[in-house]
Formats: sequence, structure tokens, C-alpha cells
Amino acid sequence: MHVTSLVAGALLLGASHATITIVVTATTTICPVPSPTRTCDTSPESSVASTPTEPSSAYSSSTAAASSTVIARAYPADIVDRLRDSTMDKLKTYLQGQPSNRGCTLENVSVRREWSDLSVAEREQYIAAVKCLQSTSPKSPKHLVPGARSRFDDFVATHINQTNSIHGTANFLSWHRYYVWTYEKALREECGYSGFQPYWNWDRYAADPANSPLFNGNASSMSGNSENGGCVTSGPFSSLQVNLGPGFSLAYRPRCLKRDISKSQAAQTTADKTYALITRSRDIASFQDTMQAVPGVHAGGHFTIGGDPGSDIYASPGDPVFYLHHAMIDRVWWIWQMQDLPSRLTQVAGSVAGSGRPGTGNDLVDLGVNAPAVAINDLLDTMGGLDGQMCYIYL
Ligand SMILES: *[C@@H]1O[C@H](CO)[C@@H](O)[C@H](O)[C@H]1NC(C)=O
Ligand SMILES: *[C@@H]1O[C@H](CO)[C@@H](O)[C@H](O)[C@H]1NC(C)=O
Ligand SMILES: *[C@@H]1O[C@H](CO)[C@@H](O)[C@H](O)[C@H]1NC(C)=O
Ligand SMILES: [Cu+2]
Repeated sequence: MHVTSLVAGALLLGASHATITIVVTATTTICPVPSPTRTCDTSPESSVASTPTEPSSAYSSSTAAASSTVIARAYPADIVDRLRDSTMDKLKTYLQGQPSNRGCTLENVSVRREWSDLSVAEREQYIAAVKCLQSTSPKSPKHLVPGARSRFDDFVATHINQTNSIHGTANFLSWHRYYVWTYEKALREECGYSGFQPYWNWDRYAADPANSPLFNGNASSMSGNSENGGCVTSGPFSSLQVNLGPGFSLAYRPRCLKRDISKSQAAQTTADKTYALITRSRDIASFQDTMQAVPGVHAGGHFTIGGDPGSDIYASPGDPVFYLHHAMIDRVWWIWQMQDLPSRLTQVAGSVAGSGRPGTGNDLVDLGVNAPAVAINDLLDTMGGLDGQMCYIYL
């Protein structure tokens, strides 16, 4: 793997923002579905606080604030966030032409939020749910996946088994969308998680990922870096046993989690690069090719984590940060789709591994024991896909 030279200018971009919280709440706050745990702030406010703190209570619920009228982030909006925000009106207009959208509306859509936009308690709830999945018995038959020891491993095994047919192919984006969605569903239905899948906005931490809320190694992080090439020793996943891989292996190979957190790789994932990817890709073929190029944001995120299994294309989901990275990949695709919904909600391009024939929306996406196989066409719309079961957006 190439470590490309550091782009110092880009790295400086988010560096000085780390301690600023901006909360902007417009006058029409929507508080849709009542819930015992939800707080819905209906008072207009606009404030700038100078310390890094919890996201405002206006955004403390998981599904409120789907509308662009409520925006609260723990970091200042970057250029991709601003594109996302300014596109929400297009989404609303589009949805007005599709009143039912299989039951998924902006009033009841789930909102996936960035790691730092979760409260510390919410981060810990997510972590607890992941640890639960890691201690729940696998569904994979022993003869197919001898190394699986948990439901978490079932997901890793599925990715390992299909790695050669889900990267650089027509199903890359939809496969990974379904994969993250199914993982989120397992956390919620099998481990009692009440939130939604968080994502990792690469840009926020690109200047110094190892000292970010995601990787600083404290109790509300996804664990820290390795020291001197050894095992990860800090944070909730310091005792995680990696069972599957390396490479195309489903055998039992227990070992510790290792990381090699890289600033130079993180520099490939700054907001200017993501913004260029979204705004310069005219069709899905160029979008997915540019995204997966090396250097590029997909590889950059994986190699920002590095180590074992983080830098292993087969076994990478064995590091739980994988799902936050791929949620961001999915968010970027969603933002790209939103720029021209009528056209981009149906675009599929690229080929099918092995056969070389062009992929189509009727090709099936298979997640093994984790979910039923479904057509790519069912996975193109996050607001109404899977006959309305898929119903989420990103902040
Ligand atoms: C959203 O609300 C509509 C009714 O307005 C309902 O039909 C649909 O099932 C709901 N969807 C979700 C995901 O809650
Ligand atoms: C961990 O780090 C995050 C980010 O700096 C911070 O918000 C949190 O309070 C820290 N402490 C714990 C115990 O989680
Ligand atoms: C791996 O993929 C093959 C098809 O290529 C399938 O028959 C097999 O069941 C899969 N194994 C697992 C563990 O998903
Ligand atoms: Cu993958």
C-alpha cells in the first residue's frame, strides 16, 4: 500500500475548529414522533459556545430534526455538511411528489449522526451494543465458518467470503449500504440498541485522528492506536479478540486488534476531496470509481485505521470502526444522489465480478446468514428502499 505524501494545506483545514460548538436552531423546529426519551426543543435559538461539549438538547433525540430546519453539530459544518444542508430542500421537493414513499417521510425518518454529535452516553450505548454483538452466538454454520465466535463475526465472515465480488463492482455501494443497515438492525434488534448507526466524518479528525473523540482511547471512543506495532491497549475494544482472516480465511485465528492510525492517509479524506468527489462525478460510474481509487476517500479511511484487520481488504470489518467508515461512504453516496434524485436514485453501473457483464438493478445482494438476498434496486433509496423498511438519512 502506498503512503502518499502529506497534503499539509488540506490537513490544516479542520485543525483549529476542535473546540467550538455551534448550535443553530431555526424558528420552526419539528418534533415529530412522541417518545419518552425524546426532548424536543421548540424555542428558537442561535448560539456559539466556546467549549467542546455535548450536542445541544435540540438534537439529542435520534429521529427528531430530520428536517433541515434543525442543525446542531459538535463541530462547525464543513463544505460537505453545508452541501448536505443546502440539498435538503431538494429532497423535500422530491418527496412532495412522492407523498407516501412507501411510508418513509421526513417526519419519521431515522437520522444517522456523526460520532461527535452523539452525546458521550449515546456513544457508550453504541459501544455497548457492539460489544453485545461480539458476545452473542454466531448463526454461521460451523462447517462454513469454523472461526466465527459471535454474531459480529458472522458479518466479518460474510465480507471475507464475498470480498472479491463486492469491490470495484456494480454492487459495491449497494452491498455495503445493505451491510451497514443490516448491522445496525442487528444492534437494535438483537442487542437492544435504541440509536442508529453513527458515521465518521473523516474531515473532523483528519488533522490528528489518534487524538480524536473516535480514537483517543477513552471509554467513549472506539479504542485507540497501537503502540509500537503492538495490540490496541486502550478503550472499550482493547480486549477484542479478532477471530477471522487474515485475508481470505474463515478459520479460527484468534489474535489481538492492531491499528496503525495514519495522518497521511487521513489527509486523503478531507472535506475538500469529498466535496470534489460529490460535485465532479457526473454519473454513478465516475462517482464509484473515483471514490474507490487509491488515493481516494474509501481507501484513505480504511488506511487511516490501518493495522490488523483494519488494513485487510477481506477482514477489515473485524475492526468495529469499519461500520462508521462505511456509514460515511454511504452518506457521501446519499449526498451525491440527492443532487439529482430522479436520475441518481436509479443509476447502477460497473460490472459483475467473474462474469464481466454489466451489473443491473436486478442483481441480488447477498449477506449470507445476516439477511435475505435482495435486488440492488431495493437498496438505491435510503428513504423507502426495501419496501419502506429502509428509512434513514444523515445529518
Ligand atoms: C412513517 O409514517 C407513516 C404514516 O405517516 C407510516 O405509514 C410508516 O409506516 C412510518 N414509517 C416508519 C419507518 O416509521
Ligand atoms: C473522552 O473523550 C471525549 C472526546 O474528547 C470526551 O467528550 C469525553 O468526555 C472523554 N471522556 C470519557 C470518559 O468518555
Ligand atoms: C460464501 O460464498 C459462497 C458462494 O460464493 C456460498 O456458497 C457460501 O455459502 C458462502 N459462505 C458463507 C460463510 O457465507
Ligand atoms: Cu468492503
